[in-house]
Amino acid sequence: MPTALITGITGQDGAYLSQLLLKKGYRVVGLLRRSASADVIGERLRWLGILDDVELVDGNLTDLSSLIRVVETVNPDEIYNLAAQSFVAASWQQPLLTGNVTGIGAVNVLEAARIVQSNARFYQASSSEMYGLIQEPVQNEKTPFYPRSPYAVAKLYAHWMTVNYRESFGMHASSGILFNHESPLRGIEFVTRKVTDGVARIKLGLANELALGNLDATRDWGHARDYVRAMYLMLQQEKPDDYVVATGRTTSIRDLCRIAFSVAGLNYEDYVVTNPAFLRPAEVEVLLGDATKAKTILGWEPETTLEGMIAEMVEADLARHSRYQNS
Ligand code: NAP
Ligand code: G4F
Repeated sequence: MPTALITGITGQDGAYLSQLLLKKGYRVVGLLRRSASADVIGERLRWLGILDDVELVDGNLTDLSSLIRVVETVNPDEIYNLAAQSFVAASWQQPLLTGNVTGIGAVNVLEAARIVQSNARFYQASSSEMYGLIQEPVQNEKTPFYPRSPYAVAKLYAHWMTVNYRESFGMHASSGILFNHESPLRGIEFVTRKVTDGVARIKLGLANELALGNLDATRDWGHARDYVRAMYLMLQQEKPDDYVVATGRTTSIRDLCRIAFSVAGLNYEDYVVTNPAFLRPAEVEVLLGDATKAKTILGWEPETTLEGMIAEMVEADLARHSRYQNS
């Protein structure tokens, strides 16, 4: 039975990746950072019905000693580094923490692996956010990066360190440059979930409007369930490498609202307002990925359409709020 160590197991991707690896017969161990809210910390794993099937071990990305101890005890065949301060907007408020966790934290994991178990296969959660002020209309593995947020700068450092550990130490270290991916388990602060949650509240009479920032930015949105499959496939390759994972379709926040409100039979123009508080100091206006390499080498294809995913998210938020109302 292969063993996978997942940092960020309590997040959206950690939950779906755990589900996938458990189905494939893995022993799944997740790094858990200490929190006073221990009762709610495994919510996403519980939602998928797998909380009791994974092992959780204490540690923090900012504490190299904890990571060394964890790698020693767990003895993983594969390490997926998904932990991060992942909310772009917060990275201007906490640039140093973002650098420490999202950037240096990734190198701490690489170091722990190199020191204790350098033959473990390593996955780094890189991001399309690194393209920032896009240098080409469609972004692939060869497109130059131009990060536009402290988060993106931290991710770029982690990305190049992953490449460097591969080239310097011969480690099986791969980097997935994943475009935005969402699901009912997406954090409520990200725009897709904020919108689907807003639709559910409005539909159930719990809110009258939804305040957003820039409605004209566009993103290449896929489903997290599809994207964790690409992570797994990267670590099954003989050679480590970097891959873009994307759908090849970009949609504005405005059109996302149109789709989400229509699932509930509502017109977004009647409810969506804009508030400058949600604008960013520097915006990533457009992202559109070309996943040809992942399709060709990994045999990966996205299976869920944007419309299907948004409908799933709206239905899940309607069910959540209806449950609270009835309890
Ligand atoms: P997420 O839901 O925000 O999950 C982040 C995870 O990191 C959580 O489990 C969190 O733990 C953990 N974490 C944060 N700080 C930590 C620390 N100091 N030590 C240990 N764990 C820590 O993120 P996601 O959407 O699943 O994304 C997974 C990864 O992919 C992230 O690295 C993200 O930056 C990257 N990425 C995401 C997307 C996307 O569209 N989702 C696209 C490209 C790249 P708590 O539960 O304790 O907070
Ligand atoms: O949903 P978002 O916060 O995601 P963002 O910034 O694209 O970052 C996500 O995807 C990255 C991959 O490219 C990941 F690396 C990162 O960890 C994260 O998962 O914002 C998407 C867009 C932005 O242009 C933002 O300005 O939506 C726009 N937006 C408009 N109104 C809003 C809002 N975003 C948020 N969060 N909240 C709003 O009210």
